Amino acid sequence: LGGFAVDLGGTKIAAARIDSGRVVERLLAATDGMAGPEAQMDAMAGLLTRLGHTAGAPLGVGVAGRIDGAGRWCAVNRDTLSAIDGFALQDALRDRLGAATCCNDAAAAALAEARFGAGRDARNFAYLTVSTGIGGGIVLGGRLIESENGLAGHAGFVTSRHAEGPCGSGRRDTVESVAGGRGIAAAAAARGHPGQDARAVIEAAKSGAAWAEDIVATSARAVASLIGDLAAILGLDGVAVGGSIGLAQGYLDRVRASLADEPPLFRPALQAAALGHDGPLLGALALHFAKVS
Ligand code: BMX
Repeated sequence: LGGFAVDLGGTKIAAARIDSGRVVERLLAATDGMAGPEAQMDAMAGLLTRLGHTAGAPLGVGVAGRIDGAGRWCAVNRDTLSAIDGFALQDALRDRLGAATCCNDAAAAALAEARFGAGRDARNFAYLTVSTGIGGGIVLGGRLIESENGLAGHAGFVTSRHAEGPCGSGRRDTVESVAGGRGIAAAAAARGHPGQDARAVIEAAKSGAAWAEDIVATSARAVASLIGDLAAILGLDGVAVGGSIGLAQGYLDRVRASLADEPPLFRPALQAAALGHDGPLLGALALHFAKVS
C-alpha cells in the first residue's frame, strides 16, 4: 500500500504519505468548520503539495460527513461542517488532484482496522470513533457496509438514554450529542465551565474534578450502550474504538467498565484501534485501490 491520504475531521485535517502500508510522513492543520467545500479542498491540496503529492499519484480522502454513491459530500451534523451540503467532492478531487477516491473517515478506519488492525480476527466487526463527533463503520465478513446515501455506519446518530437535547443532525437525544467532543464541551458549558473543549474536560477529569469526571463517564456510558445496541443488531464479535477522545488515556477503561454491566451476549470483544490515528488514512488509501482496481 503506497500513495497519499487525507483525513478531514471536524477539528483536524491530517495528510500523509504512505509507503509499504505505513504512514511515513504526516502533516496536520486545523479544520475550519465554517469553510465551504472549495476552501476545504484548498486546505487538503495545500497539505498534499507539501508532502510531495503530484496529480495522478494514488490518493484516498476520508472526510467527516456522508459521501453518497455519486461522490457528493454532505455533513450529517451541520454544526460541525456548516457549509458542506451536497458538494461533488469525488469529481472535484479527480479534476484537481487526479486519481483519488473519497469516503467517510470512520468507514475508512473501520476497513483498515478490519484488514490490518483490531478487527482482523472478527467476522462481524464495528469500529467507532469518539472524536468531534461519534463516527462508525461496520465490516461484515470482510465487507464494508455502504449505502447509496452514504449514511450507513453513522452509529453516532442512534438515540441514547444518556442523551437529552438537540443534535446538529436534526435528531434529538443522539449518542453524538452527549458523547462526542462537541457534546462534551456543551455539557461543560452547561455546568458553568464555558470555553472548555473536550481535551480540557478530559484533563480536568484526570486531575480529579468531579464535574468533568461525570461528563466523561456519561460519554463512555453512552458509547458502551451503543456497543450493546450494535451487538444486538449485528451480532458483533469485535469492536474497536478510536478517535482523539476514544484513544485518550483512561477513556476506553471507562467504556469497558460500563460494558461490563451488559449481559455477555451484548458484550463483544472490545479493543483500542490498533492503528491509532493512522487508521482513517490507511483505510482511505486502501479503499481507493479497491475502487480503482
Ligand atoms: C459525525 C459525522 C460523521 C463522522 C463522525 C466522526 C459529520 C460532519 N460528521 O458523526 O460523518 O464520521 O462525526 O467525525 O456529519 P470526526 O469529525 O469526529 O472525525
